[in-house]
Amino acid sequence: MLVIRHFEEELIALHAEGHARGHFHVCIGQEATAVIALSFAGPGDYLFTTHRNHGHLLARGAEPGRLYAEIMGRRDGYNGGKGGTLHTVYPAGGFHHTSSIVGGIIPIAAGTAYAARARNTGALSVCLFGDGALEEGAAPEALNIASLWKLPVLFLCENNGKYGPGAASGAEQSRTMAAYPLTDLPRAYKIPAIQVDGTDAAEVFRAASEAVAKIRRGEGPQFIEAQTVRWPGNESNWPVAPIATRLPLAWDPGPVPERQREWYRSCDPVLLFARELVARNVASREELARIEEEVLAQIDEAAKFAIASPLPDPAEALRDVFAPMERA
Ligand SMILES: Cc1ncc(C[n+]2csc(CCOP(=O)(O)OP(=O)(O)O)c2C)c(N)n1
Ligand SMILES: [Mg+2]
Repeated sequence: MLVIRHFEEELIALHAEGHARGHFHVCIGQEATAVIALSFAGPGDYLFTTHRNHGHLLARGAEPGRLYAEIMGRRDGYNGGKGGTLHTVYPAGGFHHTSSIVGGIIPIAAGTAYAARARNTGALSVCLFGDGALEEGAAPEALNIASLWKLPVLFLCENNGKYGPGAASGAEQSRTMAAYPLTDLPRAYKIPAIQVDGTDAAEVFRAASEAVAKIRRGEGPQFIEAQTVRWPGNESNWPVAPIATRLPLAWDPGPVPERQREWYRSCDPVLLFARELVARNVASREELARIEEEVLAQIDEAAKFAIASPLPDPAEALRDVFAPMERA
């Protein structure tokens, strides 16, 4: 979770310094969902993510340096710099394809689940998508067929309350859907669905472990809505960090500007988890501080690696863009 947080904050800085161009999305505030839920995926499972994907790939072990390189359009990126932030892949971690078309991966996740069942591989699909994706027609179509055919797929909706300013929680902000709460939609298709607090690592752990066990037992698709509160740095079109996160803020959020302080006090999954680890004597503040120092050094190195990585050779502009046609 710390790797993701510091990766995203450093990315905002890299962008401000001109190293990264174009629009990008950060998943600050959603770290607990990605890290915990994806820990239940196995090596052969198919994972799908969205325009807000950096944390999902990092949670599966993607190298921060190569991910920065991809976002910055450099040769050492996972797509050779040709995919960028919106089309990252990390096949070794289960991400073979990323679509920035909102809702675009939902039917694809149902399709890979169908293929895995037809081939009897035992693989399941995990489909991560935002609350906004449920508005797309592809979503109910995929839910319907996944339910009818009992496909092995976990639908994991990250409800970050993108729409509608001012409301207190992700759930209250999602009012562009007539189906409300959002879990009404999968339930209408007879898919078991639960809501969890996506900032609470323990709650996500329980929900994801149970859902994945049910899918692996052949009980068909499961749906989890993980609710988080929108990070105040996402208020404008481009992310702006109100403060650089450091774990001591978990015990004293005083340094955070007053307007954003409440989020860091009560809605930040990273700081909440740090506080819990110390309260339960799992780790001391000093141990956590050491881990944070290591992570900051790792991110610093990753940024330097990406900045030093060359741009792709123009002569290779068309390579890897079109799949070769196999003719019988
Ligand atoms: C089909 C389609 N329509 C519109 C867009 C433009 N768009 C990009 S992100 C976004 C909001 C998506 O909301 P949500 O799925 O909740 O994800 P969040 O950004 O909140 O994580 C929209 C409408 C798009 N990429 N694809
Ligand atoms: Mg959203």
